[in-house]
Amino acid sequence: MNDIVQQIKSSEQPILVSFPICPFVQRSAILLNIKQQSYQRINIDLADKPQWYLRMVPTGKVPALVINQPQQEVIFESAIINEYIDEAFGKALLPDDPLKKATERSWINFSESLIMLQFQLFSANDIQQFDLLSKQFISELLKVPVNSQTKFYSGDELSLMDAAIAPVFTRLKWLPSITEKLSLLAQSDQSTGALLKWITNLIEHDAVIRSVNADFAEQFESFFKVSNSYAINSVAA
Ligand SMILES: N[C@@H](CCC(=O)N[C@@H](CS)C(=O)NCC(=O)O)C(=O)O
Repeated sequence: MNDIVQQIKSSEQPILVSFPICPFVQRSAILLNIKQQSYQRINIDLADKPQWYLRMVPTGKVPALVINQPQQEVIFESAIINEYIDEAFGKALLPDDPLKKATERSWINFSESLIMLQFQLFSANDIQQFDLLSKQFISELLKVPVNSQTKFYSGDELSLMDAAIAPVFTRLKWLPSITEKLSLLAQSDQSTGALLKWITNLIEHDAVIRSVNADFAEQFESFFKVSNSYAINSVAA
């Protein structure tokens, strides 16, 4: 334990305190990748949180970003961490225009509820619960504004909103019934078609692919299998 505290203290690079399958951690990993900022990732066990982490981060949630220079500062909450990364490293991605900036922040905030709803969906144990949550998830997802003229949220480069929502899109791989429903809807609705393109563009982006470890799929499936996830049992069957 002291070794980790020491490792964190002596790091010249930002440290992203993580849990391997956490979507909120993934948001920050994506942005660090976009910014080509090197960083260290330290995983903690969320089922048995280390005391040093509980002393460091009042919520006890991951991610946290530790910056040692000039003196140690700890930032928590993925959306706030990402605004810091955006301002501190490379060219800022959030728009300068106050209204556009606030609009993007609103949707970033909204995307947290999508992450939570998707987590509930993976935690559902039976088809009834799963179907009910699927409907809710699709209806919430369809509220997100999609720009059919651009590859990503606001242009052909990734934005903070892209980093915020990408973890939801990458996990759709384990929810084929949702993608099927969206594809069906897309036959008569252009904006759903644009949403599907956005999903593909984002999950194929290098910064998103590199935001999780090579064994992510294995870790993700075993995490939810333990809780007898209907979704994971169905795709793995
Ligand atoms: N609003 C937070 C949510 C972070 C969050 O819920 N992280 C989960 C893991 S994915 C966590 O740390 N759970 C442990 C706990 O709630 O105690 C953020 O955006 O950073």
